Amino acid sequence: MRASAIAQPNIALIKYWGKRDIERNLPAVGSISITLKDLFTEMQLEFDTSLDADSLTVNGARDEAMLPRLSTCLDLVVGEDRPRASIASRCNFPIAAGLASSASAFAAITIAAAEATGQHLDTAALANLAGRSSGSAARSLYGGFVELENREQDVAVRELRDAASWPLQVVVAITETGPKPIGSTEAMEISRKTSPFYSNWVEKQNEDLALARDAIATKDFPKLAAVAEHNCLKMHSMMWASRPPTVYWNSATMHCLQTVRKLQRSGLGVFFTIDAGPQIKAVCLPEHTQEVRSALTATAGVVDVMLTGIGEAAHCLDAT
Ligand code: 2P0
Repeated sequence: MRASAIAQPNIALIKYWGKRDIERNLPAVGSISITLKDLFTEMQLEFDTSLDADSLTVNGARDEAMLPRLSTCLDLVVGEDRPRASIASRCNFPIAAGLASSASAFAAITIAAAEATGQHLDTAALANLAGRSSGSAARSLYGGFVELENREQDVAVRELRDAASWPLQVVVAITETGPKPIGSTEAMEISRKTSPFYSNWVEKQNEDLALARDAIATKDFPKLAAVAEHNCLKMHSMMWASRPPTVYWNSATMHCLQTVRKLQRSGLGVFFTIDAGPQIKAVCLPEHTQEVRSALTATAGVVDVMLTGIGEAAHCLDAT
């Protein structure tokens, strides 16, 4: 009863923010993302009837913070009367810092738990299970450009375009490696309950999804850039206007945004997106990647820069 699985984080170009059903963790809006290639979380999982409690190590060190959510995820996949598990996670990027570490973690653990217990579930079922633990994790079950669509009782996730057919690059400018001040789950609820912009956000999401879907189908970079930046800034405006306000940005986030604007003015194919953290993700045309990377590396307050392409779906590595 052991298995390991690997998943890559994904970044949303059209964002998920807000829930329509908290109990089942169903999102209020659809979303479109790209699955990354070179950032990963690998989960090794072993169920053992001799254990008294679940345990977790992250990159070799014991970790209590994430354990309760992972245990709940195992209960969902295997059932609450399951044997206890030891979980070893390996991750090559900062955790809980707005780089979608929960998406890759829950995608990987869901696959590992199903495989370790001999449940050979299809991707749609795995995506729905992973999404119960973390809404964005459902998207990491697929590679390339991915759309998550709301259905009546669940979500439907599909690949819109594979990575090879439009090999955009992503430069991630890290401006802070510590954990974010407030988790997305809590911040989403504050937005839903208090932001005067929340209902408009939900109402207009289908328009942004349609534009992005079309831009991806036709490989129209300027069109994708315009709608992705608009959707990102709209999400953050909604958070800024909530009570209490949620502000994930720092001064370096703003400096990076100005760098991207300057690159755009000089004719480079690049746009930014920002998630629940202070990092900037600059999506760029392959031929402009090095210039974007150099400019962001030289931007005030940037502590590290990672470069990644668009990657494949999460998958099982081995199971016995
Ligand atoms: C996204 N984010 O679409 C958006 C953009 C952050 C900003 O999905 O409550 O960690 O666990 O379902 O999946 C982060 O949300 O939230 C997220 P839960 P999750 O990527």
